Amino acid sequence: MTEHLTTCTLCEAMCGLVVRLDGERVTRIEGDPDDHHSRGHICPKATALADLQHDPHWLQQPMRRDGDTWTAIGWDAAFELAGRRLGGLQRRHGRDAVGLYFGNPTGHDHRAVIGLGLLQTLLGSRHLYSAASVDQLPRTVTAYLLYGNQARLPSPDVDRTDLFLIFGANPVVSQGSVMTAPGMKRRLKALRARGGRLVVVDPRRTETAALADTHLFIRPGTDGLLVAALLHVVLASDCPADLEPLRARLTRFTPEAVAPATGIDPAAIRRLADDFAAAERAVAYGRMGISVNAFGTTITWLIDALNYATGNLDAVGGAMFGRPAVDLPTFARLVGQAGGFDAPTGDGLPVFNHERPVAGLAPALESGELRGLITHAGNPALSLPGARRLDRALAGLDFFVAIDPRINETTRHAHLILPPPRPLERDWYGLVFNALALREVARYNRPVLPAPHKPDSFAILTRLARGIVRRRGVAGALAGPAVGLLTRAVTPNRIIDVMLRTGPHRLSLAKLAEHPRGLDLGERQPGVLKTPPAMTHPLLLADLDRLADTLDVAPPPLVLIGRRTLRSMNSWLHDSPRMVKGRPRCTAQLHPDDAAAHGLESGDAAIIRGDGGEIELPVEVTDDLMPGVVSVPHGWGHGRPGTRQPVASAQPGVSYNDVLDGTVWDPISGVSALNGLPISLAPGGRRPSPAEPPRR
Ligand SMILES: Nc1nc2c(c(=O)[nH]1)N[C@H]1C(S)=C(S)[C@@H](COP(=O)(O)OP(=O)(O)OC[C@H]3O[C@@H](n4cnc5c(=O)[nH]c(N)nc54)[C@H](O)[C@@H]3O)O[C@H]1N2
Ligand SMILES: Nc1nc2c(c(=O)[nH]1)N[C@H]1C(S)=C(S)[C@@H](COP(=O)(O)OP(=O)(O)OC[C@H]3O[C@@H](n4cnc5c(=O)[nH]c(N)nc54)[C@H](O)[C@@H]3O)O[C@H]1N2
Ligand code: SF4
Ligand SMILES: [Mo]
Repeated sequence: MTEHLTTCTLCEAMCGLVVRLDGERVTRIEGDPDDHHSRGHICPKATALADLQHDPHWLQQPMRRDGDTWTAIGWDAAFELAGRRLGGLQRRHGRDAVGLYFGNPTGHDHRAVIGLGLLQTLLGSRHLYSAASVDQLPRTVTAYLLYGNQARLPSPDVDRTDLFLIFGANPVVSQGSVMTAPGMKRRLKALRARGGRLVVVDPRRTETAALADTHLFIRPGTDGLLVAALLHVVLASDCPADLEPLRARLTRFTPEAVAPATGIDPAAIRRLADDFAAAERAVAYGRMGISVNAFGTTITWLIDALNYATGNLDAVGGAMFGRPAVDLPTFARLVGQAGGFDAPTGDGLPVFNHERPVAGLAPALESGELRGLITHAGNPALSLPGARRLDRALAGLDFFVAIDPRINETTRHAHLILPPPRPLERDWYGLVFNALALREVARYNRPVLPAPHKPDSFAILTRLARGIVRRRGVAGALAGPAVGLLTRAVTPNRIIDVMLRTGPHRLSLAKLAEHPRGLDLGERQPGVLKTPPAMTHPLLLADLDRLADTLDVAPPPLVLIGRRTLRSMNSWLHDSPRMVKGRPRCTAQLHPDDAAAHGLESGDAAIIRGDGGEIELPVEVTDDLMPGVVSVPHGWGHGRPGTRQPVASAQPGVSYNDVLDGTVWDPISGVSALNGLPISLAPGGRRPSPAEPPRR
């Protein structure tokens, strides 16, 4: 029996774990009470790491598909095949004929982050996509516009604030996002115990809202109006000179004017604005509920502006910036990822940081512009809006390589799957999430169960890149060996080591390896911004006209919003028995008035129809939802044929993203709108029709 300290890599919180092994068998996973960062906290997902370690369906070798038949092949043969087919496509049809999509788990694997940068450069294709454009893209675009670097991300100083104002986030369940702070429930209780206040704005009375002093129900998609009204009140009494252009543009957004659209009483808006301005330390924060929205960037900016206007940006107890051991903004600048807009796509979608929004992916596949695809740690067939259309389009690819452990809804369309090592088989540096920790930390762990016979993510990505380059033509064939030398000399850990040594805390990887609990580098400090933020960026100011146009629009009678549950991780933990036990969680929650109006009761089946198609699922009637709003979790829909996830397929649920058509987006960032889109509701009970989305 041995005991190993490590870090959970499943979400942003980075909880410290004690993993017990009997030989190579994981017998127990617990929170580490002596971990200075997480202090013993874990969530139910941590134990899934044991299931993943012993899951017979986590592929151990590359798999090649011929029709419906999968065959295991060797790594050399796999890279040879991928290079020949994808390199051939680029040789014949140009670099842009092969695209790349990477998904959420990428950010939890430093070797993959660095390997992808290289693959992206060598691939040289404009068809680069990621889950950012269904997630935090408005946050990074706003950081670029205001602070000059997309990696300069503010997080709420939860532990030192007096008033925490949350828009559209549920950190008690999600464990926090763009704020790495395990044990949010404890932190929120501590905030209230020290006399502070928690205010949550959400169309659902969430697990986080249940802990709040004040919960305001808001009509989905209207937070821009609410924050504009809060700023209207705040700036009317005290306006910093550089916010004058903003104040002048906010005259239309009075609390009274936004009340009908938001559904929030004007007196409550004025009270909240006054409280926020009066608090010694206050911080406003928003996540998915305000991000994946047609106004995602403008709302994110207004939230930052509210913090700034009240002296709470880059200040203790407000929205603070980190000084991480590997300085992420510097790293981003060095690798050409500090942000910036390229010319928009033919569809008018913005292209930020060389990346196209996923709203353009289905059209690019359908038009034949994209003939080859590489996915890394992504499940677009469930996770992206317009999922049915994407699912069909993926089936038409000439050659598709998925770097993924499983045969799932997306990778069943691949011609070749290259599996990464399992989480406990890798070393890990928290490149992204160390930088977002509310207290400065640096964590590095060696593998709990080394797997020297398996290529790591960096090796997979760079060998794939090399194979493609070599097969692309004469120049590529000549460059191939040089790329090989480069990737052997410049390894991810060497890069991180140099960044650590030259970073603000002068550390090294060897030093961190001696401290499996990581190092506590102290509290975040104010005054990180060296130049004043561009708080009244013209692109953002101009968007207030579009926002004002929504003041008098009648809201749709019924809209759909998303929900996260404790034992899910987007679409990919449902094959772990521990994660799916208990009653089904893929349900439609709705208000009693809406249930009655549609003749529905708890337990009935309902059909939800939107522009992308329809789904049928059980109803839960609850007054946790505001009237006119239906809440459904995403990441389900495991009933598609041809996958190898027996546990998930036994309790498949249905896919939220089958309801959406993926054609509504924020014009500034290109992020897709996922919440607040109109739906209709009907009693189910019959077999749902195939409900093919309209062809465009
Ligand atoms: N309607 C709706 N849609 C949403 C959201 C929502 O709130 N509502 N949320 C969005 C958000 S925030 C996100 S981040 C996206 C996520 O969307 P994606 O990132 O596209 O998909 P995931 O569901 O996270 O699936 C992860 C995939 O990575 C594989 N995988 C797991 N671990 C590893 C690994 O270590 N290496 C590799 N190579 N592969 C691995 C899994 O098998 C799976 O195929 O979904 C988005 N979609
Ligand atoms: N257990 C679990 N944890 C996770 C994940 C998971 O799938 N499961 N996913 C991880 C990922 S990839 C991410 S990005 C984070 C996301 O982290 P969070 O953003 O904290 O999580 P969500 O549950 O998506 O919270 C969004 C909230 O917005 C509300 N909402 C919807 N529309 C609106 C609106 O228009 N206005 C307002 N004000 N609120 C609205 C929803 O009711 C919901 O409560 O969670 C991460 N953690
Ligand atoms: S909150 Fe849960 S999933 Fe996230 S790091 Fe901690 S144990 Fe892992
Ligand atoms: Mo996400």
